[in-house]
Amino acid sequence: MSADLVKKYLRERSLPHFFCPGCGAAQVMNYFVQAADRVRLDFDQLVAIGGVGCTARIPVYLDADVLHGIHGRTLAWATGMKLHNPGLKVVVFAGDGDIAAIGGNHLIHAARRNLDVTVVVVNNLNFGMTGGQVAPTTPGALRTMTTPYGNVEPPFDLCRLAETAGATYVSRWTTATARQGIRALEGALTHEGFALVEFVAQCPTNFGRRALQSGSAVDGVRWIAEHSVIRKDGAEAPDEAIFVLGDFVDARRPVYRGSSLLDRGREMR
Ligand SMILES: Cc1ncc(C[n+]2csc(CCOP(=O)(O)OP(=O)(O)O)c2C)c(N)n1
Repeated sequence: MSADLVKKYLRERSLPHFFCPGCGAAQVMNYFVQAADRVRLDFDQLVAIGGVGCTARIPVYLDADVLHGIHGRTLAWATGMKLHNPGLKVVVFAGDGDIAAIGGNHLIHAARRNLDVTVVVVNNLNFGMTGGQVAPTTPGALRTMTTPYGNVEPPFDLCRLAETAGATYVSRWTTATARQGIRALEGALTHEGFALVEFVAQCPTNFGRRALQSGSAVDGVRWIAEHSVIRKDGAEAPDEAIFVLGDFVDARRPVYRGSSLLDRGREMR
C-alpha cells in the first residue's frame, strides 16, 4: 500500500498493526484499501465491523466509524445499522471461524434477506487468533492444533453456502490473486445487496506451521496457489484443486431495508 493510501485511509495512531509477519489478513486489508480508493468509497459514510479474531482487527486500522465487538455477531450489528440508517455503507470483516462457525446462522439469514452489506472473509482455514484450532473451512486430512491426526470433517464451501442462502454477489479469490481480488472488492462495494468476497489466505503462524509444516508465508501462498483453480463456465475442477476461484454471482433482487419494513407497516395499518 502506498504511503498516500496509508495517510488517506488508515488510522495512523492505531499503527503499527498487530498482524504476524506475512499474515494474509493484512494483505486483504491492503486490497480493500486499494479497492475503496478506486471506487472512491466515502469513509465518512463507512461503518467497518469486526467481531473477534485476527481478521476482525482490520476495521481497527481503518479511519472510518468502526465497531469491534464480539465473535460471530457482526451481521446482527450490520442489520441493526442498515435498518436504522440505510444510507450507511456497512462492511463486515470476518474470519472463517467468525462467519462460518459461531456466526453461521447470521450469515444464512443476512444472505436470505439480501441485506445491503459487504462481507469480506479472510479464510485462513483455521481459528487463527486462538492458536490454530480446526475451523469449518479446514480442508480434509490436514493437521491443526485440535486435529493432530488430521481433520476428518468435510469443509464448508462458504461461497456456495452464501449463494444458496440468497447472496446476490459472491466471489472467491486468494491472497495470490491480487488483481482479481481487488476487482471483486470493487464490485462488492458498488453492489446493492448482500455481497460476500472470500479470500483464501495464508496463516503462517498457525495453519502453516501445523498443516503445511512451514511457518513461511511464501510457502503458504504457494500452497494456496497450487491448490486453486479459476472456474471457467462449465469446466470441472481437477481433483487436486481444493479452492475453486471466480466471480460466481452478480444478481439483482430487492434489498432488505428499514424503510421497506416501515412502508409495509404503514400499508398494514
Ligand atoms: C463468543 C466467543 N467465543 C469464542 C471466543 C474465542 N475466540 C476469539 S478469536 C476466535 C477465533 C477466531 O478465528 P477466525 O474467526 O477464523 O478469525 P482469524 O483469527 O483466523 O482471523 C475465538 C474462538 C470469543 N472471543 N468469543
